[in-house]
Amino acid sequence: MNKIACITGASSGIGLATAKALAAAGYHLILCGRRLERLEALKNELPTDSYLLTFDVRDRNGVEAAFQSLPEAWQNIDVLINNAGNAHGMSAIQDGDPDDWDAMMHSNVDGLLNVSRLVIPGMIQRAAGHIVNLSSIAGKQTYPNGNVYCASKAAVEALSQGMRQDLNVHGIKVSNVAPGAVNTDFSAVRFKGDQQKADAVYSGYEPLVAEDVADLIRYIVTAPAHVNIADVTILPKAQASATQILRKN
Ligand code: 8X3
Repeated sequence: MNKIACITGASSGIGLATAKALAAAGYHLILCGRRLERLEALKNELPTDSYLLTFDVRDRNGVEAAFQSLPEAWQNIDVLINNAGNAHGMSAIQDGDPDDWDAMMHSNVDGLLNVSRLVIPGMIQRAAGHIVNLSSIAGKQTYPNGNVYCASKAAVEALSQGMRQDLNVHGIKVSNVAPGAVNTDFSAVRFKGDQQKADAVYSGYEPLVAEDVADLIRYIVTAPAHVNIADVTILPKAQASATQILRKN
């Protein structure tokens, strides 16, 4: 029987690439996102069955209603990819916009919890499952003006460790994936559509693409049953740390 993987933030970037990689590996997919048209377009492209759930991870009641609406055939989730999340703004702490802070903490931290709490009980019941949390190099090292985004990802790092400790006894694997610079619409969202600023983040070197991270996630979830890839940092070759990227121009 095909395994079921549930991916949040599946309508773009790393989530979308992961959906394609896991479908190619034979997984049936629950695709979660806010934009139904995008999810429908993705569903039509995939070689395996998928089921669409539209919600905003920040909306605890909405998330709950969405998961409660899952037909029985889709309820046994084998793999949860907590991918939804974003950066909003980049400025010194004293200049930060509290609405941006809320958006990051509510999606990157609360959102991960809102979804996980609905999937974990079934995994515990079946004594099996795998949760992959998308963190960031920013969760391991801060950088100037990254403050709250870095804090939200540091929280993801702590939650990955804590979940692994609590769920290990239930036969559930927890993996943490911390990408560096990946050329997606991440920076366009962070800089609120300022494409020039967004492009500058990825210029002068070869950044990762979403497919590079998806390929890693595919390996993590298809590794032999006794293997848990606990924590991986994935960087472009040109990147040495959160603050150090070798640019040719
Ligand atoms: C994305 C990587 O370095 O732009 O999480 O924060 S970084």
